[in-house]
Amino acid sequence: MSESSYRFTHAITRKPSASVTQGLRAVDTGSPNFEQMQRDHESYTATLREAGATIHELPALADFPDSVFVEDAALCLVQGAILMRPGAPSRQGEVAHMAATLKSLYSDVREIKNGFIEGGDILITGKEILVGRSERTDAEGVAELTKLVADWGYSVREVITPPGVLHFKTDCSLLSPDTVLSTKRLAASGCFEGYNIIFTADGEEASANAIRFNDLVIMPAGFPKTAASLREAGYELREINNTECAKIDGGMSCLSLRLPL
Ligand code: CIR
Repeated sequence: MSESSYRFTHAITRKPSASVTQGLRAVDTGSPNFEQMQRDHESYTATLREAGATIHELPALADFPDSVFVEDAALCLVQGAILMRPGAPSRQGEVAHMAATLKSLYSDVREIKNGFIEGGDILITGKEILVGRSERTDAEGVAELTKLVADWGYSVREVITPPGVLHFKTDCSLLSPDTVLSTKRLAASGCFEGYNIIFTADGEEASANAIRFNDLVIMPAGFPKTAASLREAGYELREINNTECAKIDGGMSCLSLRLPL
């Protein structure tokens, strides 16, 4: 079991652009309030710092409304990083803007060249890399990732993101090398056999997208029953307002790349 699945030293974030109000969304519940999102983003980066991260905060990219969700553009491991190939056409140009930063931090940066895959569909656990096929991630992208990480010693297991769920990690998070936080609808697929599961409370499915960063679990605010289960299980929580990112289907994991350097 590898602790590197939740032990990190650095994080990459990107400031939201005012164009974030045009971000992609499955259902329109109104546009995010930019000022509130900026405040939330500051709380988020401050909490990552509290958890021990050196933050590399990249400048806002007005041409890419969803670029605040840096997680989808890359995958960061101990041995190197992999540039993704997003399935959303409006997000494909974000990858080139991530490359230089990754090359300054890693000597081995690889690239997905075929198929589609977004970081939000990838969960690194203590024993494997789980990748959910979704509207954004296809079998070719998963096969390409499998080849690229094989010589670094990782095994990749393809699973299915439930229909209507944006990314695999929209519905789950890693809490410890062999424990996940998951919605019941995702776990029902059997993808977490062999793992301990803490379920999100009914009606609190949106709390599933959290992150474990060293000793802290960072989760969206407003989900008291799930928060209570996590505290009971011994996790130290920090809750961050996520009302604005939620309007464009974003959450705690999407907002950073976490590097186990
Ligand atoms: C999108 O649809 O691509 C963005 N509005 C939200 C991306 C969220 N990213 C993530 O879950 N990793």
